[in-house]
Amino acid sequence: MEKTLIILKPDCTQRRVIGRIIQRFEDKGLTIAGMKLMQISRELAERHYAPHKGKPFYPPLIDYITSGPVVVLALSGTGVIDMARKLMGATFGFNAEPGTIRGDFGASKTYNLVHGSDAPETAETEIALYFSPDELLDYETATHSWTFKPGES
Ligand code: 3AN
Repeated sequence: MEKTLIILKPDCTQRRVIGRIIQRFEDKGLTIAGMKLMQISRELAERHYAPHKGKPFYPPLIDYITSGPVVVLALSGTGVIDMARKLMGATFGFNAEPGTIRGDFGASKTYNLVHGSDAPETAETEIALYFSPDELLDYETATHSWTFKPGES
């Protein structure tokens, strides 16, 4: 089953909106395969954001993501990577569409509330950074077959 890594960044925790944002992913029908509250170390942040090293926003991005507790989630579902990114909205809150997480909760460039993997290869690498295999569960919720029609293309 396709999986994606979601991080509810330190502003989510500080603004006490973790529950409301997880609700959006649950409402869509995406399944929580793994979830934990943690503080990201600088070493882990640098590994995660290695592709952005050298960009002007890289040092403040590392400071931000390591600045307080975060909730990391592995979500599963058919098409979950694209669906989660659509739910998140455009990168910066001030131009994200209303109805999206960033559009409804965010107004900042730096404090953009959520991270979501952007492709299957990055999802696999990122999930392995945050979860060991025994922290990920494969299961189907009771509503699954009424959310995803079997055999639908
Ligand atoms: P997205 O999260 O929408 O995939 P990316 O991959 O372009 O965005 O950038 C990764 C992260 O880097 C963003 N989520 C955001 O936190 C941060 N970022 C990107 N561009 C900027 C910028 N110009 N100023 C501040 N932070 C930025």
